[in-house]
Amino acid sequence: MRYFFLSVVALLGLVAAAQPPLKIHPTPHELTYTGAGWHDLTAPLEVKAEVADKRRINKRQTKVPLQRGGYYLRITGGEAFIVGYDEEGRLNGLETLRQITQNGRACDMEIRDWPDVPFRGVVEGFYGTPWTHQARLDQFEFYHRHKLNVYLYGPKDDPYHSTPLWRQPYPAKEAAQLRELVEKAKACGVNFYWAIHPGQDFRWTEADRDSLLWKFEAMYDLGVRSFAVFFDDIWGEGTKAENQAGLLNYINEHFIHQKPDVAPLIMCPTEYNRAWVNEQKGYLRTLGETLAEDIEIMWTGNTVVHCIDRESMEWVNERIRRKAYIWWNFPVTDYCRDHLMLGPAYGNGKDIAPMMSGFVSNPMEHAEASKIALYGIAEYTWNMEAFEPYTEWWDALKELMPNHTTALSTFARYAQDAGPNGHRFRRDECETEAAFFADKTNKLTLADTLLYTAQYCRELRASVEELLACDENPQLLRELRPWLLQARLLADYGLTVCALGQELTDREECDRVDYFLTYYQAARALKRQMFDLENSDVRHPLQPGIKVGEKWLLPTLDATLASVVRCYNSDSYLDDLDADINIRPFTLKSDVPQLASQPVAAKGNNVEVRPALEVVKWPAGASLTIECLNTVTLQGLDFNFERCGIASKLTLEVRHGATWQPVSLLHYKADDPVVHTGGELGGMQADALRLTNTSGQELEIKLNRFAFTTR
Ligand code: 14T
Repeated sequence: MRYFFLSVVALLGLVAAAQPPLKIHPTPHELTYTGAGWHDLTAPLEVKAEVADKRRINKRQTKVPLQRGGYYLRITGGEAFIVGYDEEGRLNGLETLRQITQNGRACDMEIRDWPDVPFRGVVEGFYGTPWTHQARLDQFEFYHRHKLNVYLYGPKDDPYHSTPLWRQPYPAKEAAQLRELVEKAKACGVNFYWAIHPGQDFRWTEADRDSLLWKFEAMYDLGVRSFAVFFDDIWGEGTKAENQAGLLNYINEHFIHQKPDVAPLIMCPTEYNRAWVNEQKGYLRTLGETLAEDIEIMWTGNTVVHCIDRESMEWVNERIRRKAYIWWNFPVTDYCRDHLMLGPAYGNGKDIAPMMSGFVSNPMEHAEASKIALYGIAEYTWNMEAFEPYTEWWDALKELMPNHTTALSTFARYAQDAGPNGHRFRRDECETEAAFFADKTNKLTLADTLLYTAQYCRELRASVEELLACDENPQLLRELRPWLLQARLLADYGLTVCALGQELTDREECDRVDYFLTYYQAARALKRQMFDLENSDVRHPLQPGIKVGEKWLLPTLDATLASVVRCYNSDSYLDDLDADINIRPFTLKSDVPQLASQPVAAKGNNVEVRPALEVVKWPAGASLTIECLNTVTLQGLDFNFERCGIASKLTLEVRHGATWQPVSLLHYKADDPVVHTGGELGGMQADALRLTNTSGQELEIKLNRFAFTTR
């Protein structure tokens, strides 16, 4: 009897395996199975796909949802019947049918489906290297498969989109490519919006107004049928609401409405997020009142980079007197270019679909890797209630790398967060592991921590090796490569830290010394390699580096190493080892007691000693020395100790090799405490810099600033 049950269960399992559950992305709103089950398609389905006649929806068409992009799909036997509410709906229905039948099977069913948000897609609106032509063509196919219907072209670093060349036509090659993009987008059911960003040098004159219209006409001739004007990230003249509204209304009337086939105009306001709104100025309310009602207004949320919720939608909609068109600054990384954002698209409210007119995501400059987030965004905007960020995330990874999904997911879990950043937008990293480690009730001993950590690092290491060696999705691997190499070093560092710790926990005192030092040196060497890799591939001076696991794994490993080393050091007959082995390009040393542990931060070419709040007593003859890990070429140096005339009491010297060379110090003005150097500093090579109190007396200073730049 028991045997019988087991075989039935096994049989059912087999059937289930042979017939994977149907997954349609994005998830349809209403799906009913009407037949007996799945069957192989011996011949292609006979497909009839039509668009509803909106004046008189006929009897066969009554089940079509009356919404933009909506469709009705029915499969019965060898036939499929699709009615789209409009052409877009018909295309959406055909895509659903393609997904259902892609494995050569079919099943009788009925689907009623429509998008929650009418306009969904992408705004290529980031700073940095714009996507390549090829990448864009490929994106449109992806959008088609995910029922995304909008692509806004607005790369900040295209000079013909923004200052200085927005008034000029595209050169022949770029023009031809744009024409091709427009065509491809159309074939994929994607509205190609071409955006202009004229605000930085726009003059409110007829001449500039006509330049803008002329450029739109030129773009129309290239096939563009959807237009946008961006007034973001500008200052001065261009930011006035009345003028912006006047210009846009004019364009709306004399261009958009004049053409029979042009989509409603979209604008991005200057105050595009709540943190930047000056209520007194009334910028948004002026737009809301003055701007023609068919012009869409974009909005990024409570801050530049922020998730969207009901309250924030209510706030903006009331002011702009229409439904905001959401510009979500995720997964864009132009403010944290040393990171990747490969995590799920979680965080937005699931009850706000009726409050927005559109939702577009600003992606990373890594086009292929951005698809991970876009996959989730496609689901979110189509069917908010069904949206499960982690499920969608997994499915996205599977679509990108069907044969290496697990490896990719392991790596991606360490490459999701933005790191500390000006926008204060953070994401999870390995949320379950991090929570487990943080939960003190688990009472993890050092041995437990080492065991778990080693396991995570082995897993990460193995995944990285698998990805580096695989030949699936080469484009994705090209984009990820610097971070994969960094993750490999990170995993090795972790394994070394664990080995180091095990030396201490596993062994008897007498034989632990040899290997401990070996592993300690290896850990240092790995840190050094991580540092070198970061500095070998600097894509932006303000956000140099290649960071993975920076939020949880790396700090955890550093803390483990520190506690292991402290434990080792506590055996007094052994050497005292540094518990902090991070490599710092610049280190501060000082015999001024209050300055001795002041941190120095290097950001790009800028090196700055962290300001100190209290008054510093600087003994006669004492110095502040900054040592450089590698020789640098100096560019400029200045400091502000809040003391006028202090230049003559201090001596600055620069060391290269063995010799110290003095550099002159000057004030700009007698009543200005800022001190700068003489012109001889620019171009000097330096291994160290030293500032000494040569006044013969103790000085009292305030360290407001001490900074220098390198070339
Ligand atoms: F138009 C906007 F909605 C917008 O977000 N503009 C930019 C965008 O191009 C960029 O990709 C994004 C993320 O960095 O943020 C906006 O750019 C900024 C934001 C700032 F807070 C540029 C400078 C800032 F100080």
